[in-house]
Amino acid sequence: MDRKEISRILNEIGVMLELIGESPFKSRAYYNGARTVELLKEDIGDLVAGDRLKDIKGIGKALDEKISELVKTGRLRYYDNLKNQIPEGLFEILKVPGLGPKKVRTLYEKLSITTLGELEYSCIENRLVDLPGFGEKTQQKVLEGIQYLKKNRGRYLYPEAWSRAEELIGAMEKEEEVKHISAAGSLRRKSETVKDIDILAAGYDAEAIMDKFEALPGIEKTVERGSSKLGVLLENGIRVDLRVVSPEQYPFALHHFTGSKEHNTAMRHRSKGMGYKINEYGIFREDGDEGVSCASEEEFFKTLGLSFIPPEIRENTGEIEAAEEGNLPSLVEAADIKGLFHVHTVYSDGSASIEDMAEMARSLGAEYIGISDHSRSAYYAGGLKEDQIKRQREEIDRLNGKLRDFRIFAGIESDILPDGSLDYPDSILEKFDFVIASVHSNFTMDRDSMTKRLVRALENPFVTMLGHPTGRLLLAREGYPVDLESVIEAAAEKGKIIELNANPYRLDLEWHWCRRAKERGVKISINPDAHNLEGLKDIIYGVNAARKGWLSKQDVFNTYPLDVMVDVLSRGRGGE
Ligand code: DGT
Ligand code: CA
Ligand code: ZN
Repeated sequence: MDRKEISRILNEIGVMLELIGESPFKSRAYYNGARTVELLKEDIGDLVAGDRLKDIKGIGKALDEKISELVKTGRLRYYDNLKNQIPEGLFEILKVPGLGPKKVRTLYEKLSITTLGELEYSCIENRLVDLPGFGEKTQQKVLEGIQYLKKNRGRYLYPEAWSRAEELIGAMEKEEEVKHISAAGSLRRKSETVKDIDILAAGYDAEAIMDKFEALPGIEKTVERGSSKLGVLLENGIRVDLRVVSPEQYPFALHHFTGSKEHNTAMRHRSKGMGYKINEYGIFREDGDEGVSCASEEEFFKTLGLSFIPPEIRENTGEIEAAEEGNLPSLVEAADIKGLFHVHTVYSDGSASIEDMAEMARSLGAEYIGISDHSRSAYYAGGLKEDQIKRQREEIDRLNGKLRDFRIFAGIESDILPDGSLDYPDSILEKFDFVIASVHSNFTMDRDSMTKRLVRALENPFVTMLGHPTGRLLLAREGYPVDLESVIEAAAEKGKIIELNANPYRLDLEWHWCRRAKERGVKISINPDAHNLEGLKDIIYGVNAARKGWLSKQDVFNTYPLDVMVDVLSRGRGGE
């Protein structure tokens, strides 16, 4: 059992202790323990084997015993017992934005609420307003939170679905019956979240292909099987729909099952105007049912007088018109990214050193990295005090002295305080190579105040870019209310960059708005917001989102090669 999993279990114990009304000190010990374990530098198995866990600050006797049991047996009786005492539904209620364990306990104790449905009903019946710690406003927020959860129920983050789809497709590609195979649906369009995995295969023996698919590892059960369609469930609950067509039908079926539905509808309409009928089987002349053969999706578009439309932008937001006029943008690619900004290290809440992050970035093909740990107000994330900023700078200078053809930029992710000012005085801010300004606290402001807060931050001459502009967390919480039109306008006026946070939970700025920023001439920086080495690879999800937002290489800030970036950052703050 690894660090992460143990940390998750300790955290959950903390939550459960709060739920059953144990003393707050007890749960805090578990939360702290979880954090300590997560940040451990040494292998936890070694620590347990050498009986050295208890020497670590923050791990007392009780925690030592529990962690040891987990490491040695892979289970924890204490955890299982707690879990058995608590109604299942309370864990779902905990996912409602704004409801922590303490409030959930109140709901359970005072109103006997144990399911999301009961909670929704109680809100509608106005029963939350008089509860201690609640009120009219909280009740309204809870209701909105439930609606948000319901809307997103049964959806998955892109990476979770994509990693499974890649494995399945990779395994099927080896089968000789399979002539072509590809992801389709929202997964191929690189949507931020997906309902299911759509896969399209081509071959002449559909039964054999479906038999082999059913036998792949990780497939829990078949829920539907027809002559050319198979529906299965994976062990993690995701549904996979496999469709099998003949190689001749493949280009048409690939287009059809990639969608989106809205794009397909517009394409059908357009074809009709040209005297064609299109569906998953082919392109047919309206008079006479004669088919037109196409060897590829490119040919399919060509036959209809269009240049190839990349799957990411098939959302019926003007792509067909642009393809007709030959005006499609050439979309940014992963290889265009030359450096990575927004990187955390052990100085704040990251788990790797500056040097290790730099080496990893370099191995991923970057020419530079922009280190930006948290600022002092973010005390919960180990925000940097002045002396730490100084020490970090010295370390970066030392590393830059020995690195060849690679550069570490020294930055900060400064909190934007409620009034829109930043976390340090100008005398400190001016020393950084770049400054990312982000909101991390006081989310519950009205739209107007929040907009003013962000605009004021963008007016600060030392700010290079705005970090995760809405604070949304996919499948977990909606962003704070803010007028993005005004924020983009302010960025355009002041020559500031806006971040597209590439963390697959965020993808913030959202892609529709990226497109808007591009129209206004605002550059987007695709940033990993990495807290560990693996996190640097999240950049690809940002590239996916940027492509959905029609961004080209020249719209993306961190496509500048190193020499240009040095120049741009030294000429003031990021603007041109
Ligand atoms: P999702 O699954 O909600 O993340 O989004 P999609 O786009 O993958 O939707 P899905 O799985 O229901 O269908 C996959 C594709 O199949 C869809 O993008 C277009 C095509 N398709 C499915 N149903 C229809 C339909 O009723 N009309 C049209 N024109 N196309 C459809
Ligand atoms: Ca789908
Ligand atoms: Zn942040």
